[in-house]
Amino acid sequence: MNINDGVSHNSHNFSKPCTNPHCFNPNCKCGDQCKCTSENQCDSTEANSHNMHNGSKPCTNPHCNNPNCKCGDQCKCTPNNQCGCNETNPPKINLTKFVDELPIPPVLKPRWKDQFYTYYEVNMTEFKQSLHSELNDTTVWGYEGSYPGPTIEVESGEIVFIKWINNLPDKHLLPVDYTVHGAHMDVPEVRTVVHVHGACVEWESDGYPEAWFTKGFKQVGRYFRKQVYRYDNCNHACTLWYHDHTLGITRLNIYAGLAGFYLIRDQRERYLNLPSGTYDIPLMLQDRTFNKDGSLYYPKQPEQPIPELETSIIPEFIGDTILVNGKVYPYLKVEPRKYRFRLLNASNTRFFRMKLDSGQLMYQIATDGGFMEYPIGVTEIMLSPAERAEVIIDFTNLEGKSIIMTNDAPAPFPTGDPVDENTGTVMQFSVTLPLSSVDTSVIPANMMSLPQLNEQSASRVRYLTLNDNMDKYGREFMLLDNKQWDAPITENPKLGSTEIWYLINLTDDSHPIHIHLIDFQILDRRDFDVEKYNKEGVIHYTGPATPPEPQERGGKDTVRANPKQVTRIIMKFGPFTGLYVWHCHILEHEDWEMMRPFMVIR
Ligand SMILES: [Cu+2]
Repeated sequence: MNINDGVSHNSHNFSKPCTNPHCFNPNCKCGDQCKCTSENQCDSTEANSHNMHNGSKPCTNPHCNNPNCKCGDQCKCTPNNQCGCNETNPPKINLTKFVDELPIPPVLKPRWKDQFYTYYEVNMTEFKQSLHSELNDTTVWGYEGSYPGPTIEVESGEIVFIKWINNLPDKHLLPVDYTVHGAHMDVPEVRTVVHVHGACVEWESDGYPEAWFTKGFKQVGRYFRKQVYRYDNCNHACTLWYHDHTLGITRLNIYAGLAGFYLIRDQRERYLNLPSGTYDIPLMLQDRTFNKDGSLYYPKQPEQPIPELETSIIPEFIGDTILVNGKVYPYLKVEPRKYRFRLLNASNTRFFRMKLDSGQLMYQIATDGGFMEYPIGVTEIMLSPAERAEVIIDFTNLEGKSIIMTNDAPAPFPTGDPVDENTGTVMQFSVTLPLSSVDTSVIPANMMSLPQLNEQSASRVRYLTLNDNMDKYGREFMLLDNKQWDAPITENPKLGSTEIWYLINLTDDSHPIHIHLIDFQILDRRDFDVEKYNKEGVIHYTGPATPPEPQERGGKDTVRANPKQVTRIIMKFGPFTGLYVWHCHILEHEDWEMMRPFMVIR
């Protein structure tokens, strides 16, 4: 969705000339619904303080429609992104790239481990951390005093208990919108619940959005069942991650820092002889925007502010700075040898499409759900929020070289703004360490067989739309199957049954759709006639079905459902019954009704 159309903070769908004397926008089409005041103009949006308001010369930009613009030749207006705003964006901060070393989160030590089970305790607290050496320390939230949280490493099949403990302040670090589901005034402002993304886990330990709890478990949500979660870890070796999942404030809790890696290892992985130990490195990619004082910036209002609300959720958050493992544009010193990297997109909205500026291949070995059948050499990796890919990068014979990982995914994806000189950069690999021993690790010829789920085995097909909608404040928001979070459960697959879901995307955005509990396989994507669907409710395909991209051929728990396409996925539900969720992993969408419960039944 392009929220920069700059016409109206009302609702975008009016077509009558404006009758509001306080509106200065000659293009306003809001009729008698225009809500402009002399201080709050509808052609003026937050983004457009892209000029920082500090110019004093008449504007020379022909694309600028703001008669009061004083940006001289510095005005950055485009036809779609107009300046003249009322909420001040923080001034753009240019932080020097590659001056801070990539942090690698510590591996969490269990409180107890014997042959039967392992027990961890994880405290959530607020603290200050340096995210870049030119920036004052930033107040963040983290697990065990670390952002990202410490990495939890377990063995496939290991029984693990974790007590997640909320020791956060009573006041939220970021602006809460009390109008979105689950975040009304009747609940405490600071609530948490932890979900291990991709975990095969009983529902009571899955981090249901209404199973939240406060400090000392003083107050809990209506689906809270236990203080100590149990993880059976029935997955093969894979890269999972844990993060907050509280109804209505997930976007804020994760943005504040509540995310970490959860790695499952197994015997097969060890037999593969991949780069391991210090050569096996998780990379959590995120975008943030900072205030001058180093604090995290998260908008209180969308670009078209909602005058009735002190704080309103925004359609998407796009940060202007990229961080890896909680550090802005870090560098990593590497040896001239092979490394295994576990890439995770943990941003709120931003997609990443990564390349190496050396032009060299990355060898992808795993998807969300673990190993692929065989490695594939790729020049770019695309990850929407919550997706993971594991790659081997070979720095052999590159002594002395510096290799930059770049990003060129527009934000929001696919029709948003292009990246700039900052957001187009992710991190740098500097091949400056001496080879400490001969590299005997390999890029295996094949990893494991992945039987394709057979379409004929599906006992149920579901047609599920991704929709645009409008709330009572005139804010555009997204739905799944045209239903809100609180509507009765409609997806109730039987334990052990196989289903095919048609994700029918009627919106202009690409949505990363995540289903809890299970891994699925992508069958295909296919263009269809959205207009005809809206009118007649039938899918009329306008192109051939395209198979998943090579880099998506493996177990997946998050899939990009592209605009104006039907994306088909197939999955078998189990091994647990109970209440789970499926949702868009753009966190602003998830928090604002693009999430639905589902129930696995006997
Ligand atoms: Cu979405």
